[in-house]
Amino acid sequence: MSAADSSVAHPEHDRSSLSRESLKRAFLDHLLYTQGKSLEIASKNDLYQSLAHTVRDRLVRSWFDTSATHQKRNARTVAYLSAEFLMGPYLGNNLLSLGISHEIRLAMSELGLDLDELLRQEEEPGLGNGGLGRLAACFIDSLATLEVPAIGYGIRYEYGIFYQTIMDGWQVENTDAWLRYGNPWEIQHAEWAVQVKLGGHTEQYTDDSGRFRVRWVPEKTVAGVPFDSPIPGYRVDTTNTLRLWRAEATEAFDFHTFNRGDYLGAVNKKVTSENLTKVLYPNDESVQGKELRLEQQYFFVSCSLQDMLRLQQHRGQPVTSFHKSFAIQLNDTHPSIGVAELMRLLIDEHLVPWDRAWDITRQTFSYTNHTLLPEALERWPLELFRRVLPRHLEIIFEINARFLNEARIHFFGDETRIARLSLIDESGERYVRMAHLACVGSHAINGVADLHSELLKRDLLKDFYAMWPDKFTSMTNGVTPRRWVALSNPRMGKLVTRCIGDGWIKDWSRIREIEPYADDAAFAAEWRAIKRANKIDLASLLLRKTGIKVDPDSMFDVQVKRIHEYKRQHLSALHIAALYHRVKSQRNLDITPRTFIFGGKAAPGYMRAKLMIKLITAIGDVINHDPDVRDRIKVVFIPNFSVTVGQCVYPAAELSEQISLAGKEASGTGNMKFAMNGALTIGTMDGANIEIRDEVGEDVFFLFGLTAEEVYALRREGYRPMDFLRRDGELHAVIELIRSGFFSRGDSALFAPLIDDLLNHDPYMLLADYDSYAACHSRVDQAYRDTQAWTRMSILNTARSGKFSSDRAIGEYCDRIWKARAVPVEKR
Ligand code: CR6
Repeated sequence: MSAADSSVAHPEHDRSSLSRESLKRAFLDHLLYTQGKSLEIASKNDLYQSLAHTVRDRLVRSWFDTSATHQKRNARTVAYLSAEFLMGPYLGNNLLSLGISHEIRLAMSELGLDLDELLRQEEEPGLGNGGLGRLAACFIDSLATLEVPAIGYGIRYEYGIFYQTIMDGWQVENTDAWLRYGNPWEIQHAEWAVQVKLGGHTEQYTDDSGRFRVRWVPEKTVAGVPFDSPIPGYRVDTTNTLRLWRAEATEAFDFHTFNRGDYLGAVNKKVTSENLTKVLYPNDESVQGKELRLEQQYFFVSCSLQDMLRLQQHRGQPVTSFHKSFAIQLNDTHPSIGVAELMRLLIDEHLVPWDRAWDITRQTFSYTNHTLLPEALERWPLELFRRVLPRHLEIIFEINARFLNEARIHFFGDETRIARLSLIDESGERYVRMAHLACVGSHAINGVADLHSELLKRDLLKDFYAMWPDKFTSMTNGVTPRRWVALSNPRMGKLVTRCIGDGWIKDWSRIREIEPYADDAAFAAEWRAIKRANKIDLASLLLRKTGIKVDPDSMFDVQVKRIHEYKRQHLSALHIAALYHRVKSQRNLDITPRTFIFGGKAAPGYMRAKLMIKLITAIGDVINHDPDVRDRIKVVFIPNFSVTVGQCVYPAAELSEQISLAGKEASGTGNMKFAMNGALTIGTMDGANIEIRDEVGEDVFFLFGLTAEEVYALRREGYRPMDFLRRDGELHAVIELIRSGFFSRGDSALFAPLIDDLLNHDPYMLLADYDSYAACHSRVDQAYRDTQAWTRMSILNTARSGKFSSDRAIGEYCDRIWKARAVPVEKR
């Protein structure tokens, strides 16, 4: 059974206007008039495009009514500013929202077409790196479903996150030309294009009324063109907008160069302008201070703010009430230049006095921090910043001067603290600190899980917390139950709906109502059968993508997420190698057969992470081919983990590996997707794992490892990884095995950088946590043998995952930060 069959799970309204005949007619019309093909000669892409257009047509009316209602009501609108939106494929989700998947399936089959095949045709827009971009996508889904007026603003990258293949066990990157065959979900609005300035210098002048002003004389101007996609709420009349900006050369600019007779020069500059939105930076949790990246950030933020000011005017509202119309959320510091840009627009272009402008700005913005890792904190070398945004640097200096005055009164005499708080890092080469700009310019600051928010207050942002404790709050992340359960796990959806009705799709807290079924033998048997069917689906995907055959009756133990040392995929690798070592040393050892499934991308320049992939595949290669193992252990690395692949993985997982070093993973969201789909977690006290464990109960969670407090204490005492390596222990043997080149055809140098680092520094404390991890896995092994008890835990786990819906998270943001509410759409 496939994703689109979720129709069976959620009985759909029989809307006469959407009758099969009219759907078929619309589809064939699009095939002919949009694609220029007949059924006989159409390619698969033609068929997909025609279907997508047919479905989009059915969203346009409510899309239109939504913006008309929001304008008429002058409703407070949430603007979610994010450099990444990892949307996943649209077609299935839009069918689900509209409630027409069943009708469409039948219509297609009457034309001799298979809906599942058409669904597979869609290239997902990979406009994000991982959790942060996917969170933005879940959030705009929830905003629409909760009928809150909202716009997602971002960048229309021509190339999204790279396509990963695995060659000889190594990651190889390929470009992601997702727009190659066209994007049927977007509508370009050239009429709303805006101009964005870059570079140059500033000049002072006196205006007509004798007032001192500043003019920015840019080096170049780029046009920003919006591309809109509809974001339908689930079975409501609200269809919000995702507005992504593409950079284009401005005519004025071309004209200038052109007039000098330099045609090729003009064309070349055009290409340069368009480079701005060419490609997504593929780094997750690290930044390199590249000029183009700052330009990208400024470009989309300026476009979005200008767009909001246009809407404000269109609504007949004065700029001075901007903060009443818009609540802007900064998704990490990537859009934080918005604070200075809104100030510039208000004071330079709309002639609002500084104090008033500052008031508006602060009431408009709020900031979400997504990481404590120092290498992920954005700061720009001052000179680079001045080169790209000379006017903004002046504004930032002014904001800083005023802010530090306030801080000096607050922290009288404490100049070291003042230096720490400053928007400018002056400890060596000078930098602009973007997180500080975001903190100063926002009225609310939040972390993404309770532990993370506490650590922000205690550590990273402690000086800001001391100054403005009331600004700080915690908003635990969430994920949308539409995509992550209803769409990707239709079998489970159908069973749940049969027992408790379909209210859970819009209100995931109601999943609690399946708790009593944990002790119902018939329900449990079905639950197991569903998991098995999902495992068979995943097994066939694995076979197709890797050629590796896995046993659907083995335990599916999964770790899918970006590859990073702090996430410790290599801890898992060590444990797998240890299991192998055990099986080899005791031939008839009785262990629970397991399939270890990994997936995730490494940043292309992150050599250690790439080596971690090689370590996993190398260990897998040996184990998968060793007849002694007799299928008791399999290791598979799924290439190109993406939203699409995730939709197949989460529903099939039985054990979810969430094993980051405590204090490092801000929240995690994959952990929530697994939990909702009935996979038990083996995890550390990190990020949202802690809250998952609180919710599901400690006997439904496999806990191991140091707590964040213990990590700090151990570091203070002086952590010596070697102290944790007993000479006679299993871990020692495993490390020696890897070091000897056993998994690398005798190449003992290959993994040396990883292993030496573990033995000498081990910044993520794998050795400290190893014993506890291995022991915990033995408990998992035992628990899995009792099928009934395991199933019971799996059901309870799902039943108690109600908190982790993005609807809950968005409800909290609306109440506590945005002061935004639902505005039902009036139909025309
Ligand atoms: N990498 C965090 O690391 C969190 C998401 C969304 C991350 C992760 O724990 O769940 O954000 N941080 O809040 C950043 O991207 C900076 C992530 O996805």
